[in-house]
Amino acid sequence: MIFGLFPIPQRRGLEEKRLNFAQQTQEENVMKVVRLAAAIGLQSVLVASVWAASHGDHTGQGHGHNAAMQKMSGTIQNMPLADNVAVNNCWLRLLPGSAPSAGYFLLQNNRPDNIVVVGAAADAFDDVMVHQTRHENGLSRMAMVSEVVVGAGQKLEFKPGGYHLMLEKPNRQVQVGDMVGVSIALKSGEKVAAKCEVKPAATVTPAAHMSH
Ligand SMILES: [Cu+2]
Repeated sequence: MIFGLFPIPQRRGLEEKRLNFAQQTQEENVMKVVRLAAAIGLQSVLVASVWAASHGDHTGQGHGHNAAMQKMSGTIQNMPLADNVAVNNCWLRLLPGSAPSAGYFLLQNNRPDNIVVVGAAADAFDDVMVHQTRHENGLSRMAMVSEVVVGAGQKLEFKPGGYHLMLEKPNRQVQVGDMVGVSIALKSGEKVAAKCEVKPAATVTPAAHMSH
């Protein structure tokens, strides 16, 4: 009897310890994710401005993206829709191969207050950033921007040569003619949703810039 009983409680104790350890580890991981989500969702993309390395065009590889951007797209999906803010005329310029695509639209703020764009997500791309093209000394440079303010009652066009979205890591085959759902995240914790038509790389725009 004695020989039979001893090993059992010992073994149980061991299993409980293992279980506790597993639970703790899981809780710690959950906390890490929550903290990350808070950092991304509430402080928006302030961190991202640090990466604002300029890159002449979008054909280069590697823009310093990381898992945080993918977490952000999940955060945006859970945001409530913003009233009195609209995204119209949205379209994506599809570039061949692994080159990032670009997104353009007209953002209309019908509110009596400023709105601030802090990020974006798309249903067909895992990685979406807000970019701005600047022309300096005859060169066109692009940088990630952490905040874009649109004044009360104002509209702002995201267009070639100016603000635009950069979309990378397609999670499905994206073809010309497709409609891609895009969400624009506001600092208020709300989002604006739009359907964007996928157009060919050579699409001519009023600004007539081949690069964006
Ligand atoms: Cu860009």
